[in-house]
Amino acid sequence: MTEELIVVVLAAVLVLGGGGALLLRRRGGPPEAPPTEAPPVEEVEPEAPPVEEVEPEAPPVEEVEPEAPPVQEVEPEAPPVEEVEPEAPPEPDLTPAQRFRARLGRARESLGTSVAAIFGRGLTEEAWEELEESLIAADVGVEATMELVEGLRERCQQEGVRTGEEALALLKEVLRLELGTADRELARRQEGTTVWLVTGVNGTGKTTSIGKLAARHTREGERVVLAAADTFRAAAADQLERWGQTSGARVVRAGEGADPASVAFDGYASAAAADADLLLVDTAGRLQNKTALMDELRKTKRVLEREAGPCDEVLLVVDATTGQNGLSQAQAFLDAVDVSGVVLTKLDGTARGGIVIAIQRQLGIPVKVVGLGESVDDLAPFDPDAFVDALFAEVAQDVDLEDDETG
Ligand SMILES: Nc1nc2c(ncn2[C@@H]2O[C@H](COP(=O)(O)OP(=O)(O)OP(=O)(O)O)[C@@H](O)[C@H]2O)c(=O)[nH]1
Ligand SMILES: [Mg+2]
Repeated sequence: MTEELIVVVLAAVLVLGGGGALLLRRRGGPPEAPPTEAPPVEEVEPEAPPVEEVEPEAPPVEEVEPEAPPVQEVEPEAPPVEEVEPEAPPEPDLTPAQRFRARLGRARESLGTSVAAIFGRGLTEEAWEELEESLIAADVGVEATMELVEGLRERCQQEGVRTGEEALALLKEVLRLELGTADRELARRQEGTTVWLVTGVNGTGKTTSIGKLAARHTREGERVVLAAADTFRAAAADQLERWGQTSGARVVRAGEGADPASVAFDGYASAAAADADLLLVDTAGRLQNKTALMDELRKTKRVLEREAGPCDEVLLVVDATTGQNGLSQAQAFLDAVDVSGVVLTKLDGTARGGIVIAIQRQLGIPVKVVGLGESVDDLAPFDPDAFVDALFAEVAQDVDLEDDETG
């Protein structure tokens, strides 16, 4: 038994000793592992900074705030739409005559200056030819120019004119006579709402001229209503509405594609109900084709007049910069409706002031109002004397003539 016990104990010692050695050997292995596992732990740390990099992204969020004001900018526009009677626009600084003269600078530079040069060289045959060229270049029209120069030469002969100064004075007189003494007042109704229908080729300045006319009359204390019968483009009514805000006139409008005649009709009904002094009707300058445009214009006028009685003015807007081409386009409107007066726009932007004479001759309709720029005060009644004086204002000084100041 004792021997057996000794064997068992020995065996136990051997087994335990081997296991311990194994264990020790195993524990000796792991120390090699940490070097590989440790780096990943350290690699985590470099990732921390990127987390901090998120912070710099915060400012962009704050940059959104500056965008907020534009949203508020929309708000100021909203109230004026509903304001029926906004403030009247400020008074202009220049008198109408001063503005007229100032804005005709380009026409004066070309026509006035060249005529001064021509007459400055004396009344030779060459001078008469150059005068013709100059008038044609200013869009007076070939036929009108021939007749004008012919007439002027005859008068110079009859009156014994020999100097350039005298010839220039006579030219001014001939031009004034040519423009005549037509009634250029825009017709008003004795009682009730006056109606002016405004027509013309697209882009000539109908809507702008309506806005300027509206401003002039609201400034004089009148109640003005604008009817947006150009329903061809939604933007047209928006543009008229902006002029309503500027001028203090109320705008009657309908959706895009609505019947223009109905808008004109409603415009009058609304203006009359409010006892307004003046209704201005804006119309389209372009449709699918010219026939459709003229048919629509005729219908608008007919339906409007059924309610309002005859229009007090049917105004044709002509762009002075379009020259003879503009005049042939204008003829189509004259054929469609009875035009009572011309609004000649963009006289400020053209060297061709002679178009005024061509219109009078070729269309046989008096120019009643002229556009002299894009702003609200850039509209003036057409005064032939002031026009001729403005055309030759600097010339008068150049050749030392008495400057018969008109304003
Ligand atoms: N320099 C100058 N520009 C003008 C005058 N009248 C109008 N304009 C400009 O001409 C452009 C066309 O004017 P609108 O009033 O829109 O013309 P419209 O006849 O109503 O045009 P549609 O509605 O397209 O038929 C605008 O840029 C105006 O500012 C003027 O007398 N002088
Ligand atoms: Mg328009």
